[in-house]
Amino acid sequence: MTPEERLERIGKIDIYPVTCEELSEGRLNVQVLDAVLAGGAKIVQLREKHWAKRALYEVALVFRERTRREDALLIINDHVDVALAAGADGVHLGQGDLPVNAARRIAPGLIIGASTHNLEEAVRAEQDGADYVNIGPIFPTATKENAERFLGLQAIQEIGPRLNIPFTVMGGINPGNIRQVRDAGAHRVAMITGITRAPDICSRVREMRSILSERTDAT
Ligand code: 3NM
Repeated sequence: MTPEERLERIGKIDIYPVTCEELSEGRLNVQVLDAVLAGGAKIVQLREKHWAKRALYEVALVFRERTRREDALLIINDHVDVALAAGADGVHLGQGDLPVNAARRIAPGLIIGASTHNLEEAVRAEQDGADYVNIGPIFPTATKENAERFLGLQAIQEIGPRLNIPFTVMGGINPGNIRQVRDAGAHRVAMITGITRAPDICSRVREMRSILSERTDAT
């Protein structure tokens, strides 16, 4: 993908489901995937921090086939090599992973997203060539290790306008607070348990996509 195509594809997403099989109430990642695609998600991130790379790669191939069929983006968490090998659209990098500019040298055509936790990190990721940044955690979350501190909704208003690339937000977002997130100016919302723990994942995705589409100040 060219930089313009990457920006266009990322610009159009709304709900951004991220997997975690052990927090999926006994369902497999591919079952979660099918449900989020049926709900209309246009992007999904395969994130399994503790899986062997081989297992991740094999599931990534299944994700690739199904996301391609539905014209949804596939992003792999942390591993540039797995993203490239599986033909994914992109990779999402944490602060402890390869720097964005190093990943870009290896993978010039991938969408590269970066997790950021303050304005400085977000601006640096953009300068380093990220296609999008995630800002978080917005609310308290038990999903991520060492995420005791949370930024609050004001981070969306502080950091969002300083960026020239799309941003996603994450951390503790669920149907009860997603309106507040939208009203603070975030239109691309990443979630693990707000989706993976839903009794009916497909309906949950539809519900939250519909809430985001009610936004009044589309950007
Ligand atoms: N990264 P849930 S917050 C994996 O802010 C992760 O960078 C975050 O899980 C960040 O939607 C987070 O269940 C956990 O709160 C998100």
